Amino acid sequence: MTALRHKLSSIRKRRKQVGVTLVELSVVLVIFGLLSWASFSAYETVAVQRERDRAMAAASEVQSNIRSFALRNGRLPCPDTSSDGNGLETLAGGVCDGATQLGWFPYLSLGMTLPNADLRARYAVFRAGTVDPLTDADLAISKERTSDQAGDLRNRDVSDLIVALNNAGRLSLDATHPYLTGDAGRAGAVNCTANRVTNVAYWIVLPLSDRDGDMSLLDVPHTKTNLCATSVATAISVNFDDVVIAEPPAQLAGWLRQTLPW
Ligand SMILES: [Ca+2]
Ligand SMILES: [Ca+2]
Ligand SMILES: [Ca+2]
Repeated sequence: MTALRHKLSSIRKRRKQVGVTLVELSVVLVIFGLLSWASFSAYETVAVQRERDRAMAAASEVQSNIRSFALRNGRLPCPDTSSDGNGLETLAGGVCDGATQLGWFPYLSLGMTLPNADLRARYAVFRAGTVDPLTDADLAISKERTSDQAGDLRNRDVSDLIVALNNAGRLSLDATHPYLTGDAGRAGAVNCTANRVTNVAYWIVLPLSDRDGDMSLLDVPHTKTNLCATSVATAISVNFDDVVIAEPPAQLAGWLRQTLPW
């Protein structure tokens, strides 16, 4: 009898042990699952951040090329209006064609390499030309605006671009020229109609991937025909990963003035 009782108790004990082991096992499995989910998310975040950093670096390289082009030529680059971007400024008779403000960034005309589609920038430049050179604000045209004679060192140089930038900065906000909307943060809502923040001398948009699933690498509100871009460094989201760099006229004028030797 005692032996039987002992046997029964040891069977119960073993069952209890098996039970505990199964509970432990399921806890381990849950923890393992959570850990691998967390490490996958972390991996995905790191990969996305790396892409983003690569695009930011490419964008600031474009920006410094725009600035040195401005210093050398007394104007901003003219957009490349070819459909897929051939890398060349669209010029007519050597000057920026018509009143074109929107296209691709003309990489080859600036001596840069044409990048792959995800890092190839859309580009907009502010152009509000007038007959009077003193009020002219066509930033893509090199024009004498400070009454220097032909042959003079300061004829059609960067100081003439600074005048055009100042003229552009004095105009009131106008959606027929390149402008920025908000950033869904401090600059307010991303809404090209209800929230127009500022006109810019230029903006560039690097598309990266198609996050909003509209078959275009650009994400809302960016399209090939929209003069509106989000404010710079708008945070990445589920539906948006475009990288924007832009400068209002006063900011670019300030940078150029600081860089001048006189
Ligand atoms: Ca001049
Ligand atoms: Ca995108
Ligand atoms: Ca898209």
